[in-house]
Amino acid sequence: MSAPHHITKPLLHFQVFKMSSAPAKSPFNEKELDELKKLFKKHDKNSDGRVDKAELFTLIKSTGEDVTADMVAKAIAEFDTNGDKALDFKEFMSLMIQLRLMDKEQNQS
Ligand SMILES: [Ca+2]
Ligand SMILES: [Ca+2]
Repeated sequence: MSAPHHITKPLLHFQVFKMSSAPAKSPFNEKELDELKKLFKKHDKNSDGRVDKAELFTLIKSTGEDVTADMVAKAIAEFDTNGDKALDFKEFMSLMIQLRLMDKEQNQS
């Protein structure tokens, strides 16, 4: 029981951004991806293909995550690559991938 646990290098997080134009290696399987698409559509209330701050807030809440409006604002600031103050599906996926990676790290410790 003394084998060292595999440690995820922090570098991995940045690769998500670097590879954003190529099909990024997603930690989600097809079914999960499909559910994320549905989730995105469901919470995109005005159907403009993007989730704004309020839409993203209810979306993340619905996944059972404990978020604050402040965290959502920060997430949008970080993942909104085209500067429209909302996340399109691609930007949204970057956020979800990041959340999944963070989740994994927390569960491992
Ligand atoms: Ca919208
Ligand atoms: Ca955007």
